[in-house]
Amino acid sequence: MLENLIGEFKKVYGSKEDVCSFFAPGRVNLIGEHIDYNGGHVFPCALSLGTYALVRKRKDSQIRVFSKNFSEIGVIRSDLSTIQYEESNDWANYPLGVIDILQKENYRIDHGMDILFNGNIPNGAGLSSSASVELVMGVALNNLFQLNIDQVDLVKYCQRAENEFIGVSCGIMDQFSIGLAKQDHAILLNCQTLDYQQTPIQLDEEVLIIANSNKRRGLADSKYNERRAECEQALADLKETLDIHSLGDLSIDEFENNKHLIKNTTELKRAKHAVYENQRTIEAVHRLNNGDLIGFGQLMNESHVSLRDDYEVTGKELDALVEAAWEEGAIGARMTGAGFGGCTINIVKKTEEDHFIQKVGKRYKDKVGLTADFYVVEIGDGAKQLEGGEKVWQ
Ligand code: NG1
Ligand code: MG
Repeated sequence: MLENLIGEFKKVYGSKEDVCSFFAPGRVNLIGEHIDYNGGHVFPCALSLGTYALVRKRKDSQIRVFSKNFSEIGVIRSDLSTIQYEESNDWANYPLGVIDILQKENYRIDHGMDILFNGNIPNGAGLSSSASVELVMGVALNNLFQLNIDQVDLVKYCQRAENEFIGVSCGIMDQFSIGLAKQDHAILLNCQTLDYQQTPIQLDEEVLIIANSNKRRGLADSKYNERRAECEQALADLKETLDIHSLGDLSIDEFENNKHLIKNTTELKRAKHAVYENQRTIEAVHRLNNGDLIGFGQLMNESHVSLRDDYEVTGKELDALVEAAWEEGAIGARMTGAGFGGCTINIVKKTEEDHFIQKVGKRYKDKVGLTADFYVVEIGDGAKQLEGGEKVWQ
């Protein structure tokens, strides 16, 4: 892919001298859903799918960005001194947002840049193509301008770019998992303290399959904010009596003994999901560390049920896709991401891979009339500069 990209860079910007290459993966969350913003634990891993960026410093302060994925939009122009969010900049607001935040933090970015992006993460499917673009830009800036930003701080700046520049109030999970990922590992992340643990995932006889429901996540934004507000209200009710910071602070016993404090029954269900999902995630990783993949899969299934019945973020498409996976013998299957559409994540026996994809696809099509896409994915590495730069790929 990079070989082609260098050629593409030359086509767009006239020459390929001094260009450097960077990569950031997409991510999928294995378990721990709708809990990052509730101060609990998530367990995401990076994919080998991701975003490549080729970047070259310019002599002036202009910034030019081009994405092969959105080539019809052409080159988008900005300048270090005048970056601002503009509707017409479309996808380019993501990398521009990262440059803007770092400048506001007084990092010295003293040259403009020619930038070319290309990614192979399916868009809008909940695999974090946006955080991937942010992190690949962040790592490129950190390296090219020798900013010496610690990777965890870089992750936080990228999250701020999404929060403040783009205006999406996402939690820290996406940027963190992309920034800190390690090949063949998932990260157990405490979203409150940012303590994390790299956990090896050994799938010798199994594969990870992502299924895209191809149901657009139309309601995701408004319902996402609604769920956040419901959890905040439940927390406020509990805080009148308990000394806690977030729902993630509660054990299951503490929750069960105090749940009567939550006045509204809907908010009670949302809080129940958050507390149980947090504990489920910790237990799931414990099982994995003990080599109990079947037990891990069972908790993935329970996670889906909780997201369906208590958090109510699944919808008939994701439910049908997950139920089909259960019926076809998945070791574990659940929706992943915000919900209301997007993808499911499945652990399946390697020998069953083709059969699974065919059978689940058919069941799904028969039930909801949509065609699902399947990706057998590898657990990839975190955001990084690609060694050797142009010399390797020219
Ligand atoms: P997705 O739908 O994968 O982008 C969203 C949030 C996460 C997390 C999950 C639910 C954004 C950008 N990301 O993920 O932070 O809260 O939902 O677990 O909104
Ligand atoms: Mg996103």
